[in-house]
Amino acid sequence: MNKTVSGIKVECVKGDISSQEGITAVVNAANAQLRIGGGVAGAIHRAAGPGLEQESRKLAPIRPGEAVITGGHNLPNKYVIHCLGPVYGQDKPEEKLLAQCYRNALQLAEEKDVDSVAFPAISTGAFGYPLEEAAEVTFQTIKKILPQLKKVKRIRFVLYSDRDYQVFQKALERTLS
Ligand code: AR6
Repeated sequence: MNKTVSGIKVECVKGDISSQEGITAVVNAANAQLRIGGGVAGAIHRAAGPGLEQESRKLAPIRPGEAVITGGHNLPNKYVIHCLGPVYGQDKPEEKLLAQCYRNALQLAEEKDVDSVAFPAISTGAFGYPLEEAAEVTFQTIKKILPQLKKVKRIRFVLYSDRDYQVFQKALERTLS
């Protein structure tokens, strides 16, 4: 299911962020040290190989809301954009920090001439951000940014479970109508 707004295709798919063929940059739900972790970060680092951590650790630490970009190493993607989402109930205001992740990631993509970006549901795993709230913030933010994008033509959200997919899909339809 997808929507096209301002000439940019926005879609939700169910899948694994570390196997997104045909996408130029994938986004990592990183930790501050940009090291291998669990969830998305574990999957991305495992698929990318040790070269990714060697490159990313030099850019650490990063703050909540911040994003940095590295090569994709053994991933099928040219770049990895590493975002540190807010820990829910701790890094405040969560909403603003989560929005900054999406904004900063897309800004880096634009700077590197990236045409397609795939995001996981940042902060909704180990960092505890409630899924519905995160989905709302995510698409409200995307909606505001879309008219400003010049290079990015495709934004994909990769959700890991059926429930995550349903919630994000509904928020996409509701927000980008
Ligand atoms: N592909 C797509 N989505 C996934 C995958 C995958 N392979 N694996 C998990 N998810 P999380 P966070 C979903 O915890 O909340 C790490 O340990 C998952 O179900 O990866 O930002 C880091 O090192 C959830 O919906 O990211 C950090 O310390 C979403 O992706 C910390 O966790 C995000 O879950 C970051 O926590």
